[in-house]
Amino acid sequence: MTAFEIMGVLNVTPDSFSDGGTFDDAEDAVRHGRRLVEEGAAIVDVGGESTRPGAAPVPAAEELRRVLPVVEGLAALGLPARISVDTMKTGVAAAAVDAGATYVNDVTAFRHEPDLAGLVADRDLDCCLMHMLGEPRTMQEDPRYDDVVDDVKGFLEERLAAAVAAGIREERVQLDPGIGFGKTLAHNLELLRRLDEIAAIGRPVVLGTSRKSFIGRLTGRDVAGRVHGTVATCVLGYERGARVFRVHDVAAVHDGLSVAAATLAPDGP
Ligand code: HH2
Repeated sequence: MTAFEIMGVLNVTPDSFSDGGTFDDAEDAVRHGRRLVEEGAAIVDVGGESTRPGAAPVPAAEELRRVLPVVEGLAALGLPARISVDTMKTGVAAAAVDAGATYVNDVTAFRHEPDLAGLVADRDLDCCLMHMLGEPRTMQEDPRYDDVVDDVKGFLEERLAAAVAAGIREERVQLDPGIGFGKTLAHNLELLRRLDEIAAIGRPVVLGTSRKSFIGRLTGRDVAGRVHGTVATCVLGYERGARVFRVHDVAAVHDGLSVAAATLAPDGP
């Protein structure tokens, strides 16, 4: 892996918190995916179900209808990037993989459908296992931890072990602290500040801060104005060991991380 990888967000949902409804049309979505890659994304993460706080679950057939044409369209372009499917459903992931996806991003870390781990193992796919307290519908209702970093780390170690026990090769697994998923502003900031403790697990850490509400709380900006705050979190996260950055604003984050990586490289750029 290079110093860092950017996972560009491509939501094909009517209700995602920052870009919902923007890419209802598959052709528009594919065009945007191509642009994300041109701006520096190494992975394009296609999602058909919003996981914003309070979001309602989406039936598999509807999620497939949204995601599949976009994965097919991206695969047909032969872009120099991996295609990821952001889903918790085995059926959706299997169809996306048949269409060309090679990465499964499951915000439930195979807890929603344990069979999804079997698919990832059988097809030798890359995957991201994320921490979430509770479920999207209720996760922001007074989340509590003994020590947020220790608790998230313990969870990720347990899910990594479960993935390996299901037959997934450890080098296929990336881990994500789940910024904003059952976390207060203070929880998110403490996770960022102590991200090196999550990186110490020894697998690449994925960081998903992009445009999230804690940045809005700190800056007073609406979703469209949170790019600068997002870049700051990515640079800090990189310095503390994160290696994959799931963002909407690929060009801006790519610039910020290029400067950070050159500065921190022991032998210069
Ligand atoms: N955040 C969101 C969705 N998927 N996956 C990982 N691994 N990490 C994250 O932090 C993460 C994620 C939520 O952001 P977004 O996709 O922009 O919104 P929505 O869930 O409303 O579609």
